Amino acid sequence: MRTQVVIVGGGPSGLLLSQLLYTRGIDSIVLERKTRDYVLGRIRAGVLEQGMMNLMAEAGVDARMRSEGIPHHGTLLAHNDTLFRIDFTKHTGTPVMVYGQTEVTRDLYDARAVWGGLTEFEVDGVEIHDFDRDAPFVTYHVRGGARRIDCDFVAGCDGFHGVSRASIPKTVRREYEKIYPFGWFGVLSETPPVAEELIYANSDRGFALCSMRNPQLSRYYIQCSISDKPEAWSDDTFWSELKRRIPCQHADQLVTGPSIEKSIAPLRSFVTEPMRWGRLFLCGDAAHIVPPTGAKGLNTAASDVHYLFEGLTRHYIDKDDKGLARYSEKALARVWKAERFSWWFSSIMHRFPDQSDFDLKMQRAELDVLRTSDAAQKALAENYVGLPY
Ligand code: RFL
Ligand code: PHB
Repeated sequence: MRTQVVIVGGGPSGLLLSQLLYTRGIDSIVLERKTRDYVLGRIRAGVLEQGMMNLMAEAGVDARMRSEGIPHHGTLLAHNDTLFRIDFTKHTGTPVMVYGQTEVTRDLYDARAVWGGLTEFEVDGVEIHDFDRDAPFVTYHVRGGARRIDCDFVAGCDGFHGVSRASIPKTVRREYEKIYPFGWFGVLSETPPVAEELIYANSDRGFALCSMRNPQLSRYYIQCSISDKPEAWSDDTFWSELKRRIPCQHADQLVTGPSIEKSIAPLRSFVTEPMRWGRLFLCGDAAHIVPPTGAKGLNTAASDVHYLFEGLTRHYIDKDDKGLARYSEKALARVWKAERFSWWFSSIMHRFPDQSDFDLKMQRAELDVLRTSDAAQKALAENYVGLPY
């Protein structure tokens, strides 16, 4: 088989890239390790930046997002019972969109089915060959048979545990990492959200986040120990802990119900450099991870896709390789700013095991500056709605 771009990974980065390439007549094949249902069953991101919304529109997959997504013009921040609001639209002119990653992925798979885009599901043993030369190819196994696809480029969109990043020689790869000493325990429940906007809460008992997917579906998180197991938390224990971490006016109004999904996510900041080696380009979680505070993961994957799409379009349509040559540099410049924001927002919102009284006072002062300073609120808003591409 032959195609122009092999895309390893059928998560949001890989699907969005493939869809955008299709709009310009550039061929691609997506290789996905899991089944479509498995990919669609993963509950992850919930907040889209304007840049991601624009890409969905450019890819022609924004209709449902426009009708079912919920624009959010601000967010609430709480420090114990002190609550204040950051107004995104006032400070930046731009809201964010609450629309789940599951829905984004479903829209992309549905659009793909219409034009007959090839996705190989349940592939195994993907290997990327000769990407430091002119004629790369990818081999894998599917349905018991060995396959080979020859191509011009490979997009490594296979997430943090994929094979693409590891294919870049260790001698040229530099990795930067910070692991946080806690996780987020997330619960999805068919209950109305506790507030119209998200609440990020720093409480003496640890962080909590009240988010949502739609008016009947809520997503809540609480900071937990990395060694916790979701099964060990009963629904009742979760709800009572959440109530103790959010301002009392919201705790009193919280509608509880059975959880329909429970999971624990570790928190990590991670970047690999460079994001390109020869004809292999890394996108999204394959190249970087942020802690979820600030909702930057999927959105940073989207900006990578934008830069790669731009580079590939210039290569195939304008016969100009400057975009591809600068891919890593351009993507990383934006990635590091999202890393900074997610790290900073995480550091002011969580309880850390070794936090001294001085550190606690600093957190309190940070939150007080945010509560009282228009300039500080503008800086948070600019980063939250997404820095320009
Ligand atoms: P994904 O989604 O991990 O998809 C990679 C795909 O590659 C497949 N794969 C392979 N396929 C073939 N061969 C191999 N060897 C393969 N190895 C892996 C995998 O099966 C998978 O289908 O990466 P991608 O596409 O780069 O997308 C990244 C996002 O999923 C991620 O950044 C976000 O979910 C992060 N994130 C959030 N981001 C936001 O922008 N806003 C949010 O509100 C937000 N909330 C979150 C989040 C992540 C969370 N968790 C669970 C880590 C909340 C949580 C709790
Ligand atoms: C979510 O709704 O899953 C979500 C929202 C905001 C975040 C992280 C996760 O910062």
